[in-house]
Amino acid sequence: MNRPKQLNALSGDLMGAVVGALQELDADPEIRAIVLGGGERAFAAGADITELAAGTPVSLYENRRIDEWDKIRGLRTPVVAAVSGFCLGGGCELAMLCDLIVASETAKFGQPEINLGVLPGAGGTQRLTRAVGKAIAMDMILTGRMIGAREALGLGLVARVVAKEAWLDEAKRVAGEIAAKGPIAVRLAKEAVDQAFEAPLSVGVEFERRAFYLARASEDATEGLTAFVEKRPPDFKGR
Ligand code: CO8
Repeated sequence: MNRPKQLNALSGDLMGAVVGALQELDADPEIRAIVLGGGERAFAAGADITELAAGTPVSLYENRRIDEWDKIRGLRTPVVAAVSGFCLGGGCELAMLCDLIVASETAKFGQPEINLGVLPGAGGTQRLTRAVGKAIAMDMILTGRMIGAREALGLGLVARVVAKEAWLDEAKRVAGEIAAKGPIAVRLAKEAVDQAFEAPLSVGVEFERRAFYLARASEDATEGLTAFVEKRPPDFKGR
Protein backbone atom coordinates (compact mmCIF):
# COMPACT_ATOMS: atom_id res chain seq x y z
CA MET A 1 0.00 0.00 0.00
CA ASN A 2 1.41 3.30 -1.03
CA ARG A 3 -0.53 6.35 0.13
CA PRO A 4 2.13 7.67 2.48
CA LYS A 5 0.85 11.23 2.95
CA GLN A 6 -2.34 9.87 4.51
CA LEU A 7 -0.48 7.10 6.37
CA ASN A 8 -2.11 4.59 3.99
CA ALA A 9 -5.60 5.50 5.15
CA LEU A 10 -7.81 2.90 3.52
CA SER A 11 -9.94 4.83 1.07
CA GLY A 12 -12.43 2.94 -1.07
CA ASP A 13 -10.01 3.22 -3.98
CA LEU A 14 -7.05 1.87 -2.00
CA MET A 15 -9.05 -1.03 -0.58
CA GLY A 16 -10.44 -1.80 -4.04
CA ALA A 17 -6.87 -1.91 -5.38
CA VAL A 18 -5.67 -4.09 -2.48
CA VAL A 19 -8.52 -6.59 -2.81
CA GLY A 20 -8.17 -6.64 -6.62
CA ALA A 21 -4.40 -7.23 -6.47
CA LEU A 22 -4.76 -9.97 -3.86
CA GLN A 23 -7.41 -11.75 -5.93
CA GLU A 24 -5.28 -11.50 -9.06
CA LEU A 25 -2.23 -12.95 -7.31
CA ASP A 26 -4.38 -15.66 -5.74
CA ALA A 27 -5.62 -16.75 -9.16
CA ASP A 28 -2.04 -17.29 -10.42
CA PRO A 29 -0.92 -20.86 -9.64
CA GLU A 30 2.74 -19.77 -9.82
CA ILE A 31 2.25 -17.51 -6.77
CA ARG A 32 2.59 -19.51 -3.59
CA ALA A 33 2.69 -16.79 -0.94
CA ILE A 34 1.84 -13.09 -0.85
CA VAL A 35 3.29 -10.26 1.26
CA LEU A 36 1.01 -7.29 1.98
CA GLY A 37 2.91 -4.30 3.29
CA GLY A 38 2.70 -0.57 3.73
CA GLY A 39 5.43 1.96 4.39
CA GLU A 40 7.90 2.36 7.21
CA ARG A 41 5.72 4.92 9.03
CA ALA A 42 2.41 3.10 8.62
CA PHE A 43 1.01 -0.21 7.50
CA ALA A 44 -2.33 1.64 7.50
CA ALA A 45 -3.76 4.19 9.94
CA GLY A 46 -7.33 2.96 9.45
CA ALA A 47 -10.23 3.58 7.16
CA ASP A 48 -10.09 6.97 5.46
CA ILE A 49 -11.73 9.21 8.06
CA THR A 50 -12.49 11.95 5.52
CA GLU A 51 -14.48 9.45 3.44
CA LEU A 52 -16.22 8.03 6.50
CA ALA A 53 -17.15 11.53 7.62
CA ALA A 54 -18.55 12.42 4.19
CA GLY A 55 -20.50 9.18 3.77
CA THR A 56 -23.92 8.40 5.17
CA PRO A 57 -25.02 5.17 6.84
CA VAL A 58 -27.09 4.44 3.76
CA SER A 59 -24.18 5.06 1.34
CA LEU A 60 -21.98 2.77 3.46
CA TYR A 61 -24.69 0.10 3.33
CA GLU A 62 -25.45 0.59 -0.35
CA ASN A 63 -21.91 0.65 -1.73
CA ARG A 64 -21.02 -2.51 0.24
CA ARG A 65 -17.42 -1.41 0.57
CA ILE A 66 -16.85 -3.25 3.84
CA ASP A 67 -18.30 -6.45 2.31
CA GLU A 68 -15.46 -6.29 -0.25
CA TRP A 69 -13.04 -7.03 2.59
CA ASP A 70 -14.61 -10.48 3.01
CA LYS A 71 -13.00 -11.47 -0.28
CA ILE A 72 -9.64 -11.53 1.53
CA ARG A 73 -10.98 -14.32 3.75
CA GLY A 74 -11.61 -16.43 0.66
CA LEU A 75 -8.01 -16.29 -0.66
CA ARG A 76 -6.29 -19.65 -0.86
CA THR A 77 -2.74 -18.34 -1.10
CA PRO A 78 -1.21 -17.50 2.30
CA VAL A 79 -0.85 -13.77 2.93
CA VAL A 80 1.87 -12.42 5.24
CA ALA A 81 1.22 -8.91 6.59
CA ALA A 82 4.45 -6.91 6.86
CA VAL A 83 3.74 -4.26 9.48
CA SER A 84 5.89 -1.26 10.31
CA GLY A 85 4.59 1.79 12.20
CA PHE A 86 0.89 2.48 12.65
CA CYS A 87 -1.51 -0.42 12.21
CA LEU A 88 -4.75 1.08 13.41
CA GLY A 89 -8.48 0.67 13.02
CA GLY A 90 -9.25 -0.76 9.60
CA GLY A 91 -5.46 -1.21 9.17
CA CYS A 92 -5.34 -3.53 12.16
CA GLU A 93 -8.44 -5.32 10.87
CA LEU A 94 -6.75 -5.74 7.49
CA ALA A 95 -3.59 -7.14 9.10
CA MET A 96 -5.71 -9.58 11.12
CA LEU A 97 -7.42 -10.73 7.91
CA CYS A 98 -3.98 -11.84 6.69
CA ASP A 99 -2.70 -15.24 7.74
CA LEU A 100 0.18 -14.07 9.88
CA ILE A 101 1.78 -10.80 10.85
CA VAL A 102 5.50 -10.02 10.79
CA ALA A 103 6.05 -6.77 12.70
CA SER A 104 8.82 -4.24 12.99
CA GLU A 105 9.71 -3.33 16.56
CA THR A 106 8.23 0.09 15.67
CA ALA A 107 4.76 -1.33 14.95
CA LYS A 108 1.80 0.02 16.90
CA PHE A 109 -1.49 -1.83 16.87
CA GLY A 110 -4.80 -0.35 17.94
CA GLN A 111 -8.53 -0.03 17.38
CA PRO A 112 -8.99 3.68 18.11
CA GLU A 113 -12.44 3.98 16.48
CA ILE A 114 -13.98 4.69 19.88
CA ASN A 115 -12.22 8.08 19.84
CA LEU A 116 -14.22 8.92 16.71
CA GLY A 117 -17.54 7.94 18.23
CA VAL A 118 -17.74 4.68 16.29
CA LEU A 119 -16.42 1.15 16.70
CA PRO A 120 -14.48 -1.32 14.56
CA GLY A 121 -16.59 -2.21 11.52
CA ALA A 122 -14.49 -4.70 9.55
CA GLY A 123 -14.16 -7.54 12.02
CA GLY A 124 -12.03 -5.93 14.74
CA THR A 125 -14.28 -6.73 17.69
CA GLN A 126 -14.31 -10.39 16.65
CA ARG A 127 -10.80 -11.07 15.34
CA LEU A 128 -8.94 -9.05 17.97
CA THR A 129 -10.89 -10.82 20.73
CA ARG A 130 -10.07 -14.22 19.25
CA ALA A 131 -6.39 -13.22 18.90
CA VAL A 132 -5.69 -11.61 22.28
CA GLY A 133 -8.62 -12.59 24.51
CA LYS A 134 -11.52 -10.62 25.97
CA ALA A 135 -9.68 -8.55 28.60
CA ILE A 136 -7.13 -6.97 26.29
CA ALA A 137 -9.59 -6.65 23.41
CA MET A 138 -12.03 -4.79 25.65
CA ASP A 139 -9.21 -2.59 26.92
CA MET A 140 -8.00 -1.72 23.41
CA ILE A 141 -11.45 -1.29 21.85
CA LEU A 142 -13.10 0.61 24.71
CA THR A 143 -10.16 2.93 25.51
CA GLY A 144 -8.44 3.05 22.10
CA ARG A 145 -5.13 2.06 23.73
CA MET A 146 -2.38 1.19 21.26
CA ILE A 147 0.02 -1.66 21.95
CA GLY A 148 3.58 -2.04 20.75
CA ALA A 149 5.04 -4.88 18.74
CA ARG A 150 6.54 -6.74 21.72
CA GLU A 151 3.26 -6.64 23.62
CA ALA A 152 1.43 -7.80 20.49
CA LEU A 153 3.88 -10.70 20.20
CA GLY A 154 3.33 -11.71 23.80
CA LEU A 155 -0.44 -11.61 23.25
CA GLY A 156 -0.32 -13.76 20.13
CA LEU A 157 -1.48 -11.03 17.75
CA VAL A 158 1.73 -11.16 15.71
CA ALA A 159 3.94 -14.08 14.77
CA ARG A 160 7.37 -12.41 14.70
CA VAL A 161 8.95 -9.10 15.70
CA VAL A 162 12.15 -7.95 14.03
CA ALA A 163 14.49 -4.96 14.05
CA LYS A 164 13.08 -1.91 12.30
CA GLU A 165 15.28 -2.21 9.25
CA ALA A 166 14.37 -5.89 8.71
CA TRP A 167 10.55 -5.87 8.70
CA LEU A 168 10.01 -6.20 4.95
CA ASP A 169 12.93 -8.56 4.32
CA GLU A 170 11.83 -10.85 7.13
CA ALA A 171 8.22 -10.87 5.87
CA LYS A 172 9.50 -11.78 2.40
CA ARG A 173 11.77 -14.44 3.88
CA VAL A 174 8.85 -16.03 5.78
CA ALA A 175 6.71 -15.90 2.63
CA GLY A 176 9.59 -17.49 0.71
CA GLU A 177 9.82 -20.27 3.25
CA ILE A 178 6.09 -20.96 2.90
CA ALA A 179 6.36 -20.77 -0.90
CA ALA A 180 9.02 -23.50 -0.89
CA LYS A 181 6.63 -26.03 0.69
CA GLY A 182 4.15 -28.16 -1.21
CA PRO A 183 1.42 -25.69 -2.23
CA ILE A 184 -1.45 -28.16 -1.90
CA ALA A 185 -0.55 -29.01 1.69
CA VAL A 186 0.01 -25.31 2.47
CA ARG A 187 -3.42 -24.29 1.19
CA LEU A 188 -5.17 -27.15 2.95
CA ALA A 189 -3.31 -26.37 6.19
CA LYS A 190 -4.33 -22.70 5.96
CA GLU A 191 -7.97 -23.73 5.45
CA ALA A 192 -7.77 -26.13 8.38
CA VAL A 193 -6.32 -23.50 10.75
CA ASP A 194 -9.03 -21.05 9.61
CA GLN A 195 -11.63 -23.66 10.55
CA ALA A 196 -10.47 -23.33 14.17
CA PHE A 197 -12.03 -19.84 14.13
CA GLU A 198 -15.23 -20.77 12.37
CA ALA A 199 -16.31 -24.23 13.47
CA PRO A 200 -16.78 -26.19 16.70
CA LEU A 201 -13.84 -28.46 17.63
CA SER A 202 -15.37 -31.72 16.37
CA VAL A 203 -16.17 -30.16 12.97
CA GLY A 204 -12.70 -28.60 12.73
CA VAL A 205 -10.99 -31.89 13.58
CA GLU A 206 -13.09 -33.71 10.97
CA PHE A 207 -12.20 -31.02 8.41
CA GLU A 208 -8.52 -31.47 9.25
CA ARG A 209 -8.73 -35.25 8.84
CA ARG A 210 -10.28 -34.97 5.39
CA ALA A 211 -7.75 -32.29 4.42
CA PHE A 212 -4.99 -34.65 5.55
CA TYR A 213 -6.32 -37.49 3.33
CA LEU A 214 -6.59 -35.08 0.41
CA ALA A 215 -3.02 -33.83 0.92
CA ARG A 216 -1.78 -37.42 1.16
CA ALA A 217 -3.36 -38.12 -2.23
CA SER A 218 -1.13 -35.49 -3.86
CA GLU A 219 2.07 -36.34 -5.71
CA ASP A 220 3.80 -33.79 -3.48
CA ALA A 221 3.03 -35.86 -0.39
CA THR A 222 4.51 -38.97 -1.96
CA GLU A 223 7.55 -36.90 -2.96
CA GLY A 224 7.94 -35.35 0.51
CA LEU A 225 7.65 -38.63 2.37
CA THR A 226 9.95 -40.47 -0.07
CA ALA A 227 12.53 -37.65 0.01
CA PHE A 228 12.71 -37.92 3.80
CA VAL A 229 13.27 -41.68 3.63
CA GLU A 230 15.90 -41.20 0.90
CA LYS A 231 17.59 -38.41 2.91
CA ARG A 232 17.31 -35.79 0.16
CA PRO A 233 15.43 -32.47 -0.15
CA PRO A 234 11.92 -32.78 -1.63
CA ASP A 235 11.09 -31.37 -5.06
CA PHE A 236 7.46 -30.23 -4.78
CA LYS A 237 5.59 -29.72 -8.07
CA GLY A 238 2.19 -28.53 -6.83
CA ARG A 239 0.43 -31.69 -7.97
N1 CO8 B 1 -7.90 8.71 7.53
C1 CO8 B 1 -7.58 9.81 6.79
N2 CO8 B 1 -6.44 10.50 6.96
C2 CO8 B 1 -5.58 10.09 7.93
C3 CO8 B 1 -5.86 8.98 8.74
C4 CO8 B 1 -7.07 8.27 8.49
N3 CO8 B 1 -7.40 7.15 9.17
N4 CO8 B 1 -4.83 8.79 9.59
C5 CO8 B 1 -3.94 9.78 9.33
N5 CO8 B 1 -4.39 10.57 8.33
C6 CO8 B 1 -3.73 11.73 7.73
C7 CO8 B 1 -3.79 12.94 8.67
O1 CO8 B 1 -5.02 13.60 8.54
C8 CO8 B 1 -2.61 13.74 8.18
O2 CO8 B 1 -3.00 14.41 6.99
P1 CO8 B 1 -2.54 15.95 6.75
O3 CO8 B 1 -1.04 15.93 6.70
O4 CO8 B 1 -3.19 16.32 5.44
O5 CO8 B 1 -3.08 16.74 7.91
C9 CO8 B 1 -1.60 12.68 7.77
O6 CO8 B 1 -2.33 11.47 7.60
C10 CO8 B 1 -0.53 12.45 8.84
O7 CO8 B 1 -1.20 12.19 10.05
P2 CO8 B 1 -0.87 13.01 11.41
O8 CO8 B 1 -0.40 14.38 11.10
O9 CO8 B 1 -2.06 12.89 12.31
O10 CO8 B 1 0.36 12.16 11.97
P3 CO8 B 1 0.78 11.92 13.51
O11 CO8 B 1 2.09 11.22 13.47
O12 CO8 B 1 0.66 13.18 14.29
O13 CO8 B 1 -0.35 10.91 14.08
C11 CO8 B 1 -1.77 8.95 14.04
C12 CO8 B 1 -0.45 9.61 13.55
C13 CO8 B 1 -1.73 8.74 15.55
C14 CO8 B 1 -1.90 7.64 13.30
C15 CO8 B 1 -2.95 9.91 13.67
O14 CO8 B 1 -2.86 10.29 12.30
C16 CO8 B 1 -4.30 9.29 13.90
O15 CO8 B 1 -4.78 9.22 15.01
N6 CO8 B 1 -4.95 8.81 12.79
C17 CO8 B 1 -6.29 8.24 12.87
C18 CO8 B 1 -6.26 6.82 13.40
C19 CO8 B 1 -7.67 6.30 13.51
O16 CO8 B 1 -8.49 6.81 14.23
N7 CO8 B 1 -7.95 5.20 12.80
C20 CO8 B 1 -9.26 4.58 12.78
C21 CO8 B 1 -10.05 5.11 11.62
S1 CO8 B 1 -11.75 4.54 11.62
C22 CO8 B 1 -11.66 2.96 11.04
O17 CO8 B 1 -10.63 2.49 10.72
C23 CO8 B 1 -12.98 2.20 10.98
C24 CO8 B 1 -12.83 0.92 10.17
C25 CO8 B 1 -14.18 0.36 9.88
C26 CO8 B 1 -14.19 -0.30 8.51
C27 CO8 B 1 -14.62 0.68 7.49
C28 CO8 B 1 -14.36 0.22 6.08
C29 CO8 B 1 -14.76 1.26 5.04
